[in-house]
Amino acid sequence: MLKFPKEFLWGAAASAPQTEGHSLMNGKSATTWDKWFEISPEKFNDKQGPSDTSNTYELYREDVANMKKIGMNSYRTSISWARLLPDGQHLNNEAVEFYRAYFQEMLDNGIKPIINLFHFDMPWWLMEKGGWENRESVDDFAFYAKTAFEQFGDLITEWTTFNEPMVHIECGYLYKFHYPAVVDMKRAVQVGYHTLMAHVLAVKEFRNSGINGRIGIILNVLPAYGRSDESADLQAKKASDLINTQSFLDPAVLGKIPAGLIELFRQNNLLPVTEVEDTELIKMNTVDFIGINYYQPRRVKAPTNPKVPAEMPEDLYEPYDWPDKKINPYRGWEIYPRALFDIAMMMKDKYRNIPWYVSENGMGVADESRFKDDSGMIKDQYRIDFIKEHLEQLHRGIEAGSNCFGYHMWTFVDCWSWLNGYRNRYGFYSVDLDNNYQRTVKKSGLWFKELTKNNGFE
Ligand code: BGP
Repeated sequence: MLKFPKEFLWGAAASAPQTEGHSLMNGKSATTWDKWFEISPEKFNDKQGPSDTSNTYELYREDVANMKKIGMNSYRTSISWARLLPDGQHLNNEAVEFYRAYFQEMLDNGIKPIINLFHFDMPWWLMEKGGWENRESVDDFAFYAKTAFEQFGDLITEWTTFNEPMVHIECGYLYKFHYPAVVDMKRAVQVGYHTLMAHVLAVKEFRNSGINGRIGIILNVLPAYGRSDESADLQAKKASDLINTQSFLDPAVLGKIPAGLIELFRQNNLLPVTEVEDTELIKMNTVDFIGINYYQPRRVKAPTNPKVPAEMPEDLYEPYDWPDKKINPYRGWEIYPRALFDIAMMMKDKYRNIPWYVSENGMGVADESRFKDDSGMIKDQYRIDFIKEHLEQLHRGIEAGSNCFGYHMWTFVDCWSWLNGYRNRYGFYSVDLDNNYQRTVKKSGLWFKELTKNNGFE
């Protein structure tokens, strides 16, 4: 049996905008998702918008009971900024009541809440003044973080500032999957820089708050796999690592933006506007732990037609279609469990063996209802196999000395996912939107229960 360390965190992750529902109700103001859906519903799969989520706002007690049923001892979700501070300044008391009751319910049932502050859900009032492009967003975020620490710091000990900031930046400013859906690398870099500073100031607020707990950030980072050892491919790998992995991981853990990244931005005319005190703030406000979301590897090769200065990341490195890859046939993403071992080693060897956990790993499946049996249960053996393969590699990493303290699946109940709506299902429980949001456990949920009971598997 592969046994995991004592008190290992087993659980799942989700976010406020993908689960709560009640999107423009109970005092919450609009986010970019609410507005975008209002303006262009046709962009959203099946025209399902942020109100079509699994209604955790009303069903959180049932959800917590279901978490307990499958042996989860921890759960990550986020607070909605636009719900807590609808205008950025004034507290929404209904939101405070809701989150306090929700978090207390988890604690009463032995589920440790890990609470994230920002999961792609920019309040509309902030977007109207430029969102992360406006330096004011940094102070606005710090105020929001401070408010959250004051309101919930007696209940929550595990905090994170951002989920996958790189995804939010590239989807909003390069690849058009998030609002404002523009293509502009210079703006993307500025947005990234302000996001980093917002994270840093939130960590500072956390230290000032005196909360008895830890703070971290959730990143989708891993070492890139290059096509070959030829120098052009190696250079592409280096650029990809600087931009996609080190850009947030180095400042968050080591207190410094990598010199190579600054040089890369300088060469390509992409340097962001900064303030003098930023370097010191970054240095003084490193994190206590890291969450790593891992779905698929990043494979790169030298760009076919490199442009200087670069206008898109593809001018620095291009995606490489590795011929030997194994594909998840239900979502199209590559399955490569070995990367979890490589991530574990990267954290140990390059990031001072800081405590970290797998904050998302998962297998999306389109049309998953086709795997239902007569009782209505989804027999997702493919997901069990996926988890086992990944846990084997994670276990190897832990045996080799990496300081990993938990494993969270994306996700607990099938959830709404941005422009994809409900296209790809990931949950331990399915949800029936046509039948009062009924949750039904999947085979993987029952398997997970055994896993957590034994703190390991055969
Ligand atoms: C991660 C995000 C999640 C979730 C997940 C699945 O990057 O943190 O919010 O969306 O990906 O993605 P999808 O639903 O697009 O398959």
